[in-house]
Amino acid sequence: MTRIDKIMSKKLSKDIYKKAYSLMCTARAMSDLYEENKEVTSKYVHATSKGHEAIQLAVGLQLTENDWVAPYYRDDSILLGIGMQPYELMLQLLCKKDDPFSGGRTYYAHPSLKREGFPKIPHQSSATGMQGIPTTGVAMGIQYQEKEGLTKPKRGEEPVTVCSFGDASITEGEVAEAFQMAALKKLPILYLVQDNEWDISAHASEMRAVDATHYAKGFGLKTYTIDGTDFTKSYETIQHAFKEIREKRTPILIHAKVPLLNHHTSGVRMEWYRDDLEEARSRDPFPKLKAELLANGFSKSDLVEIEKQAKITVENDYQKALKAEDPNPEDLFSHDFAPTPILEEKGDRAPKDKEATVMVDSALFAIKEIMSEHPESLLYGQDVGKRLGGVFREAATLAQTFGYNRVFNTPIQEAFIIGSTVGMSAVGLKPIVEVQFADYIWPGLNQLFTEVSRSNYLSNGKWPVSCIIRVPIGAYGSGGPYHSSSVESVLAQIRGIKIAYPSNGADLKGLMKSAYYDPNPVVILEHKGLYWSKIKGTSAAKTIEPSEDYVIPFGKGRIALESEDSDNTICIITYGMGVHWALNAAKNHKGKVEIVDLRTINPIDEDLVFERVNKHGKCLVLTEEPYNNSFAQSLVGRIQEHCFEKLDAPVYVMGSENLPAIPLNSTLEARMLPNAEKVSDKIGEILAY
Ligand SMILES: Cc1ncc(C[n+]2csc(CCOP(=O)(O)OP(=O)(O)O)c2C)c(N)n1
Ligand SMILES: [Mg+2]
Repeated sequence: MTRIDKIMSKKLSKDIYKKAYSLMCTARAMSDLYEENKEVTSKYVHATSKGHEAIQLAVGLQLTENDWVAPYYRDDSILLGIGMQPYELMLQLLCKKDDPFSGGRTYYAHPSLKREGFPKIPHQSSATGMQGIPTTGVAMGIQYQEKEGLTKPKRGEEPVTVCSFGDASITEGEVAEAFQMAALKKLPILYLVQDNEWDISAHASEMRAVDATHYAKGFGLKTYTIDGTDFTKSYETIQHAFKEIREKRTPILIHAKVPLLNHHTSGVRMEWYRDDLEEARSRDPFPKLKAELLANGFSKSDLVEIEKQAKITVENDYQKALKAEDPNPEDLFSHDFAPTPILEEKGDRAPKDKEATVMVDSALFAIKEIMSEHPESLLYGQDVGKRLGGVFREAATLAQTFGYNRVFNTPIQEAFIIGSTVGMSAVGLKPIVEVQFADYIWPGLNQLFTEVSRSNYLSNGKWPVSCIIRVPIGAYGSGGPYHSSSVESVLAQIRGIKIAYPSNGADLKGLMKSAYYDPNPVVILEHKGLYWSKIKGTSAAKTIEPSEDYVIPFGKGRIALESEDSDNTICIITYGMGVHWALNAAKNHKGKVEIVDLRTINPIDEDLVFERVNKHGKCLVLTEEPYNNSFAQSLVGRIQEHCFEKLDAPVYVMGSENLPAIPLNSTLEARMLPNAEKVSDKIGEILAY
């Protein structure tokens, strides 16, 4: 040990200080260079870590390849700390083809990484605070794997998850769901809150009654409050917290106070509104680290040399990045979905000597088979656990069969239920989750749109989210305004998710299985009125239970009724309850009606639809939703465009009345919804056209 090492060993090793200083110089040089070249670098908006570097490097330098991290947009020093090169970060700054995170699809310091020897980074969005739930999902997945014995990390190498936030982002409601679950389940996660006391231009004094430390304590989280400009203190606190999380598998929140020394982003400049810059600059971590190194045996010339090297690297990397290739227009189309192995219908749809079973049980049996075969599958949602097995008993007995680690209740947190699948899937699990009623999917919709649906596309194919989201849906006899709604049009607007809407048990089972093997997010809409075939005219939803290996590919419709006549016939394109209304209505028009059951809403079987419409020349698209601006109405548009020359009548749409809610009173409900009689009348009208 040299004399210098002996002095340093009181604090951190010389090597760590050197790395930290070199990277802090690099981060500064990058931030300065971006500013000097703002005409070029600000083509795409970006933010830098200036002022936040010490705490960020303390984290980045201690993450290992076993760990997971969710940096936010100001965390370019975390990225340098884990070993990303300035050149690589600049490829994203300039939206180049070889941007390692997204191929030019998303902003600077919005990482996603799956690279050997590096900590893993799931897709990071720009939505403030929204990373909390997916990242807590990672920690929940790690815990599940350890409890089930699917992973057996060596002592001291247990994975840690880091979720980084700005101070203002934790006022988002969804962050509370994440904190709640981490504390409740004792998840191995470190929440890092970098408190610069600024939102964009709104100051902490306008934004919060208590700071991150006091807020987190309310959830039962252990906290450390530190000066995030003090590198040694930051490093030691992170070291201590990581050790604690690795050993005790427990969540911790570190609240690090830092000054923001750069613009909020390249587009929102500090000179417009900051009145505290002098005070902020007095807390700059850079001179502090410099002084610390000088006091610990480094010479001035050592530091000058490190700084010089950093500047040269940054300048060279910038010149190289400027010349790097841009994406091609055709690159736009890759990775909307990851390829699925299920491309055709397989297995026995109606095995002999079996009796018909209700649709709700077909789903239950499908999940039982999946969970028996695949230890990486688990089921969670509100009330799906041991006592009830779902409010529709659609998960009955599963907790007893598979244990409470694999089937469990969640708090009332639709955002967490949906968004956590991003993290669960990232660690290699296959979560099956449930939203209790379609009416309550709205609090989860943000996670579905912002995080789940875009992960694969914006990570350039690295992080598809494989999950099944079960959603009981539809009107089933005086369910009223908050237990009857249809939501498929809103879901169909979200690109990057698949949607099934089966009308019977066999389809539900085959699609559930197919969804399980699909590497993409799938929403399965399960009509409550069809679960037990209790509603008059829905007995066709009861089917023989298909064989265990039965699968139905997404995007393949089914002819639910064939027409017999050769002229003046109509085809009805529908799904879910619409299939049953149409089947009953068709009895009044013998031989005249063909029914296409779409089975999946995204992808949609366009080939089948156009072929059948062309054959009949008359078509009704039937939905349970209010029809204006609906998925059904947009399908009508597509049909007119593709089948115009073969049409003998306008393509009609029929659905519920265009009103905000389905009233509770049964007379009003009946007036609101389509039914077999109304459909029959409409068929008569179209046939007479
Ligand atoms: C959900 C959402 N709402 C608003 C924004 C716009 N926005 C971007 S950054 C920001 C301020 C975030 O402040 P903080 O979390 O403290 O991070 P800082 O920029 O101070 O590091 C806001 C409001 C956003 N990106 N996402
Ligand atoms: Mg802030």
